[in-house]
Amino acid sequence: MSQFTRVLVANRGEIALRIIRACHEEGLEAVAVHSTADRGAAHVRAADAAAELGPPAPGESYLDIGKLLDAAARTGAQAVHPGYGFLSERAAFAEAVTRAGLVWIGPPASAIRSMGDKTEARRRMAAAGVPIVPGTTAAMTDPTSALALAHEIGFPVMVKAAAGGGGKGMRVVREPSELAAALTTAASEAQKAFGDASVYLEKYIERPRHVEIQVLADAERVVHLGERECSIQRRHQKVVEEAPSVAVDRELRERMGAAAVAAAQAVGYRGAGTCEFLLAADGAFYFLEMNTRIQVEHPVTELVYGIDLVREQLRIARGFPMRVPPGLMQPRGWSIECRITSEDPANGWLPSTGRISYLRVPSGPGVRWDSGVEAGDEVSLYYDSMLAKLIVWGPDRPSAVDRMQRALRELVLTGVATNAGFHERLFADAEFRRGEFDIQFLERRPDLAEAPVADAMVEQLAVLAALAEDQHRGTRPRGAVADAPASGVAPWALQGRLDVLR
Ligand code: MV4
Repeated sequence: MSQFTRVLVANRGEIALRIIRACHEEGLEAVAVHSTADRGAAHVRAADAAAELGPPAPGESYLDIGKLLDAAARTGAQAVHPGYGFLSERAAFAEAVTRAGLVWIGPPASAIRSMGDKTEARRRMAAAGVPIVPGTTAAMTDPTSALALAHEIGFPVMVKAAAGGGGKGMRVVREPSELAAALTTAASEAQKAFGDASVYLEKYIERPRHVEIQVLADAERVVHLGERECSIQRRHQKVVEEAPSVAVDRELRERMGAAAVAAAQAVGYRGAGTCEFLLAADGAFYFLEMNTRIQVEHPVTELVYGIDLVREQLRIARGFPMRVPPGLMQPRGWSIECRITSEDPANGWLPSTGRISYLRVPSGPGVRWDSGVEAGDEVSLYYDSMLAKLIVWGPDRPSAVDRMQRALRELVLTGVATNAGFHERLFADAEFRRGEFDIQFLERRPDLAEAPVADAMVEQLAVLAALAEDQHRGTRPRGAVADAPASGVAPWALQGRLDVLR
């Protein structure tokens, strides 16, 4: 049994706060780390102790292994939780933590390493009977043999980086004549991004869904907790996730779940992990990669399975059995998550910066808000643009979709541009509401990024402009908006908006 009472949370923002809360519920103390930019952040104030790492740049703070180990030593932490991003999938960090005599709250470094090399992962998965996309299981060497293999696989094919993941160093090849050029560009992109130019080939799957399976493994068992539907993404960044998926029935869930469990067993997995699959239109599914960390979208699984995944990570690291009932589990109801980011869809999704001037957090039945930011916080370009996750639960998908619309209407976040308006348009969209989408949905729907200026809003703005001008001239005293031209808006509401504008 690896006993510990104090956990270093090697992360920031919402996931750091999420882990600190789980520590407290497990009766553990939590130590926060922070850059100078995050001194007053919510995750720092929620912790029992805190250690400053260094300047805002992640390389000098959250990505500095030496500084993190030093912080653990200084604060008496005996275990390290990496969260997601940053160092969470660095086998070398897991090893350094263990070598320092601390407990690593995550899978063995060997499992991280096996899944990090995509061709090794494909070989191991194939050997374990996990379906992989047809293609090669070793890196390509010369263009001539690559062309022969591509003909065997059948066009279109995809060139992928062996050290890749997340879409870098990836090329679709529709014609034999395009293959040589694609190999060259993918290899040079891979060399730049990962320091490894190795590439391999896969059959290109057209218009699939992205469906992933949550797994949990303790010393005794490996179980799956069903799927998350993650097809609503933009440039490999997920925007909305849900559990379960409209495309997965009980029978498919059990087959995909069994494949994910076999994948985890094949690499000696422990803790929480996720197997990503492509689900083709014909119902065939293919293992893509395994994420060896807790993921951003883990809450939707928690809400339909009634299991706290972060608390289970802590229990497993302590050597306790996971609190998951034996036998088959079924998801209950429906959960959806919106990533609220400081990106401006109307401005090419550029990240926006500034101080959050006002924040009204949605709440009420079936609503969860996981965030690390508060009113008054500065949003910079140093860190990820995700400000919060708005998560809802409902008894079925239509109820969850309606509840998300209600929650989005409650949300007010000013001072930085956000993608909240985009989410409102998405949740009103007929195709989305019918569950008819694949990974290319958002590419086909650029209209959802543009805010239509409603006629009613134009009228209200005209009335407000006139009133502002009137008051500025001093011809009408403040509070006399009752005399305003009929606009369909209550006078007190108009005065309120006017006051906010001033
Ligand atoms: C694919 C694919 C189609 N066919 N592989 C993108 C990131 C990396 N994890 C794997 N990716 C893909 N691999 C074959 N053989 C399409 C994608 C893909 C994708 C996958 C999941 C979620 C979003 C995606 C967006 C574009 C492409």
